[in-house]
Amino acid sequence: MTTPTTAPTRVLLTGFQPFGGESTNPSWDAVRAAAAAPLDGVELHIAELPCVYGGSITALRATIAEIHPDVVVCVGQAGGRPDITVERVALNVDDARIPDNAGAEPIDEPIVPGGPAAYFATLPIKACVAAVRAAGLPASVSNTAGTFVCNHVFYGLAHLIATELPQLRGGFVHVPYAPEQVIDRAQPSLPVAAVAAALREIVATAARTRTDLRVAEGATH
Ligand code: PCA
Repeated sequence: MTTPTTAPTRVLLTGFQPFGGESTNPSWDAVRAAAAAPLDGVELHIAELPCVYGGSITALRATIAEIHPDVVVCVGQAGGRPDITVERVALNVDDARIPDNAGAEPIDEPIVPGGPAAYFATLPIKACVAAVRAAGLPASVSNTAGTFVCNHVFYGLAHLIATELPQLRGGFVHVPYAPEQVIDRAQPSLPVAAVAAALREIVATAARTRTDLRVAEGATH
């Protein structure tokens, strides 16, 4: 007799190229480290996205078309944040504080003209935060992914899910600087290995959980 098996959940985990004059991006370093060992019940795929408006969504869409994931978790660096933040909402606006890696600096431009003002993540964001905390690492829900390329990709992903791929679930996670990025600045940081462990918790939780926890995570930011 054979033991019944369930197919693993196919998860695409993405990180970003370095940007803003940095030589590394802890999002991609942590994504690579997170994929270094197998994860129960998950078939994990990873990809690095360019830090450019437009091209980042094109690259993400091409990777999704190739891999056909069940779940997509995009990850980016949020320098200055002290903890792992699981994003709740993507806004339909590009407003660049610094140029992207192709020199583009859009101001108040819609990502999808005529699209909804915002989309919510379709991942169990509070269960993901709880799982990271249970692993002994700091995490919280964030109510803004900013208006740079991370929010842009998150909105592009959410729009793809809303308009073309309703079975797909997806969201976005911001991570702090790595310690080596802040040795001469008074900024919070987390080691890449800790961020990778947190991402593994988030991937495993997103893969197996569809109903989110009903716990308060409201904030004034
Ligand atoms: N962080 C940027 C874009 C790429 C990244 O890693 C952001 O927060 O928008």
